[in-house]
Amino acid sequence: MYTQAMDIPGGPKAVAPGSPEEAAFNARIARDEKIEPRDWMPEAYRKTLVRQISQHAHSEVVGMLPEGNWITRAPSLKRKAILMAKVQDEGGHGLYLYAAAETLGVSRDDLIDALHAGKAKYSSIFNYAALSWADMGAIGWLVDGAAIMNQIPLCRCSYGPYARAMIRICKEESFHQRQGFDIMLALCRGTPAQKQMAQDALDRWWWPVVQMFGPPDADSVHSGATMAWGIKRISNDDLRQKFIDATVPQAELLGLTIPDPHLKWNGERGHYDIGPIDWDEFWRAVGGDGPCSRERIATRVRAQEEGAWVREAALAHARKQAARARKAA
Ligand code: FAQ
Repeated sequence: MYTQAMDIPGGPKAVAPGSPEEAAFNARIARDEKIEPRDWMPEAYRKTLVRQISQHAHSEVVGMLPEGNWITRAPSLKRKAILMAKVQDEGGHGLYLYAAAETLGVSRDDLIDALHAGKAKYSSIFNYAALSWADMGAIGWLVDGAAIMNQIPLCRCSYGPYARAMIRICKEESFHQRQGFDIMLALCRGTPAQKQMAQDALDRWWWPVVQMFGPPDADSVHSGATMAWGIKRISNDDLRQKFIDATVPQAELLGLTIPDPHLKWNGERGHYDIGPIDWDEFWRAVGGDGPCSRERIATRVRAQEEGAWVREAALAHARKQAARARKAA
């Protein structure tokens, strides 16, 4: 990923609509071939990738916070070690994704500044508080479960660096999902109080997770273009439905109740029907007015400021090494 980040094209070359470059790009998309950083691409394609990949990177990094808060309170050494590894994985995902975004000619510093200034989006789901240990189970089971459902199709995305980053990320997310389910299983097989904790966590996370797939297809402004370009392969609503259909039997196995009185198997459709989704709540969270939105950004800004000395030391070390290598040459 590091080499990809350094492989920045010299900026998009403007071409007239209907030019040979545009025809070649369209033909490659039609043949389902990968577009690479040095290839000509329409400016709108480049911009939408920067938007989506950077939002995705921000989500991974902000997503470390709700679980990071629980590392010191994990109930055993084993759970603590697993949770630490998971949170570190999410940081790694952010790194791969910022690097993939950089191949499109943007700088990570600028992307992070936009996040900290409240100008860039990150996933709505990370604006919610993790109130009990059971939330670590619910986040792994449901949030990582939803993330995999959305991200497996991205492994086939038309932009090479993004698709390749997603392959490794999905392998790790799959482990994350199973560790979350394992926490839920342990709680559900425990005392009645522990099972109640698991139910409370499901009650808190269910609807925000259902919203996480994005607005309904009819309101999804980007889907038309991103699907035509082979970035998005499956629509927001279809992924949401796949997630619900896969998760309901898992909740049944745990002996938990999904907090939706309208949830019902529809034999005709071959899918579960669900009750109405509160899209006002979703847009509030997306717009920076979720329960923990301000706290999340403030924590990220503080981490950036407190980590400045590490970045400065790493740069000074790299400069010294480069000077030594020049002297030796
Ligand atoms: N939150 O036209 P669409 C994870 C925005 S990673 C906030 O449908 P699109 C791992 C959207 O950006 C989770 N904003 O947009 C983990 C757009 O606004 P804009 C993140 C949202 O791009 C687990 C507007 O609404 N995953 O969980 C959301 O075609 C555990 C209109 O929407 C990704 O980023 C939302 N939920 O489809 C980490 C995957 N939904 O940009 C730690 C990659 C929509 O015009 C712990 N991204 N919006 O200002 C995607 O697949 C797509 O970008 C979608 C949205 C599906 C998220």
